[in-house]
Amino acid sequence: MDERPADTTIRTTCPYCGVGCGVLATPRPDGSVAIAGDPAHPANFGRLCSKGSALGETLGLEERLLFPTIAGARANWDDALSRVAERFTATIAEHGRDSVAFYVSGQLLTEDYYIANKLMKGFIGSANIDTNSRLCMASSVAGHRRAFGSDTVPGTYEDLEQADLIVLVGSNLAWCHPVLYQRIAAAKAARPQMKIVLVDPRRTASADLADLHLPIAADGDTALFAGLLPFLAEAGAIHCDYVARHTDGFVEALRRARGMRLPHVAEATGLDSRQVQAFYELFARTEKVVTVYSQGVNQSVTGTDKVNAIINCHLATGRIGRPGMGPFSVTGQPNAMGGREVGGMANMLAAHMAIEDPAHRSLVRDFWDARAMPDRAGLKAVDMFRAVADGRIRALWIIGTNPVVSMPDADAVKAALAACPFVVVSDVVARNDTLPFADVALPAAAWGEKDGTVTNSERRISRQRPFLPLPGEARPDWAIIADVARRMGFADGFSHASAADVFDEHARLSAYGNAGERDFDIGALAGLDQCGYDALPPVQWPQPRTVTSHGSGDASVEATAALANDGSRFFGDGDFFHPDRRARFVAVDVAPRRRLGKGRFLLNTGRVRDHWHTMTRTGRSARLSAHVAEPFVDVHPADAAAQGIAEAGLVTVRSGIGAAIVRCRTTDRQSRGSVFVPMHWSDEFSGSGRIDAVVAPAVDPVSGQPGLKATEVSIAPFPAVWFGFAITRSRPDPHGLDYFALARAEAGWRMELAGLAPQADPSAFATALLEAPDRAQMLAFHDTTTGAHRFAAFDGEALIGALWIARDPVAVSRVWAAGQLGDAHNAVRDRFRLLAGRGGADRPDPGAIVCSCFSVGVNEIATAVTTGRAITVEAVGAALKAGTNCGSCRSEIKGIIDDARLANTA
Ligand SMILES: Nc1nc2c(c(=O)[nH]1)N[C@H]1C(S)=C(S)[C@@H](COP(=O)(O)OP(=O)(O)OC[C@H]3O[C@@H](n4cnc5c(=O)[nH]c(N)nc54)[C@H](O)[C@@H]3O)O[C@H]1N2
Ligand SMILES: Nc1nc2c(c(=O)[nH]1)N[C@H]1C(S)=C(S)[C@@H](COP(=O)(O)OP(=O)(O)OC[C@H]3O[C@@H](n4cnc5c(=O)[nH]c(N)nc54)[C@H](O)[C@@H]3O)O[C@H]1N2
Ligand code: SF4
Ligand SMILES: [Mo]
Repeated sequence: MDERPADTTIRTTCPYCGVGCGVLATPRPDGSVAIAGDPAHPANFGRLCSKGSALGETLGLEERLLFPTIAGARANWDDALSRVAERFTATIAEHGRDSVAFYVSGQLLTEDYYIANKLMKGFIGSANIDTNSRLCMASSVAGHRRAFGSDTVPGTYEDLEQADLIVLVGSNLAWCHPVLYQRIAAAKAARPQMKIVLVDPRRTASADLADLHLPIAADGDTALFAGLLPFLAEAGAIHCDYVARHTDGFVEALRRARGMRLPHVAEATGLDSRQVQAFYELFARTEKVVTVYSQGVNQSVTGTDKVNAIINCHLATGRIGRPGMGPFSVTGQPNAMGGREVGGMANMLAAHMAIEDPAHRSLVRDFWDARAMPDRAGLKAVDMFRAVADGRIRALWIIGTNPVVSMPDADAVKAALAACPFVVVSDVVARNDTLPFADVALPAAAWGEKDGTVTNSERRISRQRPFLPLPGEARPDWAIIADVARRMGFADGFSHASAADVFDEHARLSAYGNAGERDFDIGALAGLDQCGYDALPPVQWPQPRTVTSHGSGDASVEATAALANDGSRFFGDGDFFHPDRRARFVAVDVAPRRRLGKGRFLLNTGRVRDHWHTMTRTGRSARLSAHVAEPFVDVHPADAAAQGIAEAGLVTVRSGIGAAIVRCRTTDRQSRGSVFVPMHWSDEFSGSGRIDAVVAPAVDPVSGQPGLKATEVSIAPFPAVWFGFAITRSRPDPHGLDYFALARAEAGWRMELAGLAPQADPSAFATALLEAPDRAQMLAFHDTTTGAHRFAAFDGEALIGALWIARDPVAVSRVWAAGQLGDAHNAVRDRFRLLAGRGGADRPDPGAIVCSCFSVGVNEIATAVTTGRAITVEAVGAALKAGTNCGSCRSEIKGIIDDARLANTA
């Protein structure tokens, strides 16, 4: 790949995960866009993962929301904005400031987020603005604030390369932060003495790099890290000087944890005590330790305590803020950090200030010249939707998030939206599960069009720059919100002319009245003009305005000079942000392990490698959809057998609040007693795979973050009497099916289906599903003894679609079949092969796609291994190209090699 940017190449930032990789985007004359990693960006140095590499495939306009709507009908901007402003104003007049709310997103740019927060907290005068970050980062924020006095991530990505021990807690880095994972893999290859411990109930893809995997019982993390503290004390690993000079509360934290001896820890975590001891010894004797954590820690009803139990161990050993050491909460969304910086959550103010602090309130009031300001926290996400449900909130604006899919107790959220007198949704797509509830829908600018900044997990602010024109009538989120603010009578606070203007105000506020009392200070970036803003290189905060003299007039020079400060860490010197500048140990209580009755399971949820959240974007890419094309439940084989569930059968997963139907995958990567379902599937792509309809809305008492990874459920076979698989050129209508899962294929769609009652007339069903016109030629095969029916419809040489039905899950080669859609079919032999559901000997079934860059399937890799053609990841790459581009699949390839070699020796 030529790494020299072309003239038309724009440097921007990936809109997916919090790694925040730099992207080079080059629009081509044919309207497509070439995507490459930016070799100069310090997050990725040119790397991209599978999702980043496929960004070019998600830019099409077919499914975009391109104009405003009111009550579902096309409207002009003027009417739509006036409607929003009038209804919010009227609701406030009649029911008070707290009767309105915004529910926003860590996928907004900092500038969008800043304006939304300013409108709600400074002008409407309520703190009822919360964000999907409540489901994501809230426990880390709360844990940081308890320990450090501020929401500060102390370290940098380089620490991951410099560490001698990395502990991954509840973090599937291989799939969710793939470029960080690759950086760690490269560092470990260069320094094999580097150790990695994975703490996760599942043996995830990240386990392939781990020296030790601790398959911890759900929520055992507090016990694990509480038990580590006395172990460290006895091992002589406490940094007494650091603890004495810079912290408070050590004695109490240690006293509370004293009872956590190895047998107790083993009991509370479900781990073997020798494994626990091995981990403790490794931790005690290794100075350079980074503990990386994400949703296995945060999304828990004890999430904040988990965070503090981890931080306690780093404070006690003084391993924080020095190269290769520290607790490291990796952020999920591209701008989770930016949202925290602007104070976009209901319990924060702005610029890392606290809403409960009168001095902070008066500072912000003064700076904003605010009309009205709340003096207490607003409603956090779960409570916010409860308030919508019971009528306390009567006007709600949802921006950049899809709560009908992603909130726990999602059907209750649906009902709340249906009952809410006024709902506004700003989105980039024309269809998602939340949009049907919008009284007003507003088309937002999407990635590639919008202009602003995001902050990644290591506090690095990067520009997202536009490289495409705004399509249709779409507008940037900040501009839409500012327009509504002006129409609500707040013109003076919202006169910004550009995103650069908004950023400038944000930077100035961070420095306002801040002589080092607050961690977040980017004063050096204030005063950038449009050119300076456009040229802003990726830069890590803090960037206080001390680097060059004040008012030199050339802020861009200052910004560049400020880069010298890059790579700085917090807290190595022991200076924290509590008023006494000392850190706090937090004494945590360990809850006993949850015991479930027979036939009961804990439902764990999370992510797959190639899908992003509710699939509104990655679901548009055939390549990304080929990795996992259907919602599934991973079950330990023994648990599946005990529940009478067959491999590849359908399963009903049911809790006290709802049920989902998903495909069973049995795997010993799953611990017994626990099942895993991905969070991604929505009503748009499946009949009943929306798992948050099953997930209970219990929250952490400190952070308000829901425990999305441990809902008690039952699992049972879904009693389908027929199963089917279809490929279609146009999007099929799944109406009336008992089960379906839809996925994009290269030249159309692929669909799994099933029914509870026999198909009375399979031929009529096939004609309707495949939308075969009268002139179509329908090839059919029926076997009444086995209940098998197969159909293929052709329009001339072109395949319109095909359907396979059977009493058991149909054995069709999915990837091969989906690949047939674009091909010409004139040979009779080809047509019959299609009915048979697999290619001839010359067209073997590639199996499910593992390498999405080169579309290499699991069967191809396994064959290369078993025939001895390739027995290392490198050799598989040389033979098949798999894993040689983005590298996101390398851990899976290693897993396939290990499995195949095991099978060979068995
Ligand atoms: N491919 C992909 N990447 C993404 C995203 C995506 O949608 N798709 N989303 C991004 C976002 S917003 C986020 S927040 C991050 C999330 O990134 P991660 O946190 O890595 O992802 P998850 O899969 O939600 O959960 C991580 C792991 O926590 C484990 N876990 C569950 N319960 C426990 C427990 O009690 N203790 C421990 N120790 N572990 C437990 C689960 O088994 C799971 O493997 O990913 C980001 N990156
Ligand atoms: N059970 C379970 N539930 C979970 C999780 C879990 O692990 N398990 N994880 C939770 C976590 S960590 C997260 S972060 C959430 C994510 O959940 P959501 O935020 O609901 O998921 P997305 O699919 O990212 O939704 C983003 C929406 O914004 C739209 N959009 C994209 N770009 C823009 C833009 O620039 N402007 C506007 N206005 N709209 C835009 C997209 O089309 C999409 O409809 O899910 C949470 N829910
Ligand atoms: S790791 Fe992948 S998804 Fe995350 S920012 Fe980088 S390219 Fe994007
Ligand atoms: Mo997230």
